[in-house]
Amino acid sequence: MSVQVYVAGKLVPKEEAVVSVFDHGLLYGDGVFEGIRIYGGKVFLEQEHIDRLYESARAIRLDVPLTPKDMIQAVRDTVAANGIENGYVRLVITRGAGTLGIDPQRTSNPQVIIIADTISLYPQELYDNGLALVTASTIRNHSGALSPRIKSLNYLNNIMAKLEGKDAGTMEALMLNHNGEVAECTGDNIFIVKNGVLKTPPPEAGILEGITRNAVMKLAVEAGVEVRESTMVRHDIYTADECFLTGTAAEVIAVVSLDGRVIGDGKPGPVTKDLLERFRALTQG
Ligand code: PXG
Repeated sequence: MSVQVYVAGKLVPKEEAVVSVFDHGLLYGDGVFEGIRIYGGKVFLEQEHIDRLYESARAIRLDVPLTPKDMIQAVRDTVAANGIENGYVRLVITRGAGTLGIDPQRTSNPQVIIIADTISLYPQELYDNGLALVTASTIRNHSGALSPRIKSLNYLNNIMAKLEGKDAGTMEALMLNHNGEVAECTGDNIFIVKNGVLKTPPPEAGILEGITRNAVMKLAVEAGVEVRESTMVRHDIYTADECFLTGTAAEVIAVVSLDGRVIGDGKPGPVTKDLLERFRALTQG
């Protein structure tokens, strides 16, 4: 059976899943999206992702043409129609087709697109041995210009940084904010462990508030680990005992070097390993 994609209110074979070339999502990156994992046929942290999607839409003054309840149903229908047991759902909401001008009031019918697919993960070797990072020279979008808290269709900021990582031979890149503080990576949030305390930059550092980030912070508290959102600079990472990333695709993955400098003992640390185990248990729950 061919892949079924939800578009214009119904499921159609992927070859027929199309939107207009006048859609402002394409012309201007005018829209928002979500990426959600499916584990054991269930939509993982469904409500959290739907809430963030509607918040992103609200932030860009985009009226979503479905209620959250109908959106959830459409997501579940798309997952079921594709028989996905373990995979990934991408929700995209665009401003819809309009004229060749940025005025969003000259668009009509915002589009909801839902694609269920598999997801490419980091290779197992990187979970076993940890990831190397470099700092990108591309800084994270200034939150006064376009808030990084919006999961918008304009990912150029992250893409430029990702390319710098690839140039340096790493699969992720660290992004600083306009103050030179640590923000996040191109598609993952960052944590360090120092003297038993788990630390991660606060939303004000200019980050996307990752849903995996929030889940991992909760798991750490349950595990009796002290958790602090605190402003950090690269010095804190260079001198950390452990470092790891969180994200929908990555789950929890250790970072063992930054800019060629070894973090801790250069291996995935005990807190990181424990949190990955707890996170995996949560996904199987
Ligand atoms: N920061 C940024 C900039 C992201 O885009 C995260 C952090 C982690 O957030 P979550 O909620 O996933 O824990 C993201 C998430 C993709 C893809 O296709 C990217 C993300 C999520 C899913 C898929 O590259 N980014």
